[in-house]
Amino acid sequence: MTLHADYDPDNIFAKMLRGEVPCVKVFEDDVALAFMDIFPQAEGHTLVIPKDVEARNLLEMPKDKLGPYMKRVQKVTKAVEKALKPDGIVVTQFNGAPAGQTVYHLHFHIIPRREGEPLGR
Ligand code: DGP
Repeated sequence: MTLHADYDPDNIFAKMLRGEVPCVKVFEDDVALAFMDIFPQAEGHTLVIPKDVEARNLLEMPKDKLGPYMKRVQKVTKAVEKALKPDGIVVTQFNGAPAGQTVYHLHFHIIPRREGEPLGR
């Protein structure tokens, strides 16, 4: 997989957006969907994905959609802080397989962290 390739409409997150694959939703509006990561790196590990856009990664996200999407990333991060009261929160995303990306629809990870807890990737 390279950084830029055709968007695959059958990626697992696109299927979630179409309601073809279940997920545990924690937030949804017309811009973004947030749900629990199936392989959590910590309790409360949440993913936020943009709707109505075929962006495999951050580099492919249209500028006009980026602002509204990042507002949702911040909103969900604040909700995670309020709900779980962690000591820190990792907000991150990966672009391309060598960077660790495995699902090719843009997503941000929101990972609560506790003092003394070992960091994952
Ligand atoms: P990344 O490596 O950044 O592409 O992360 C993809 C994340 O997606 C990874 O943490 C696991 C999660 N994931 C993969 N398949 C599913 C799924 O079917 N359901 C849910 N909820 N999460 C998934």
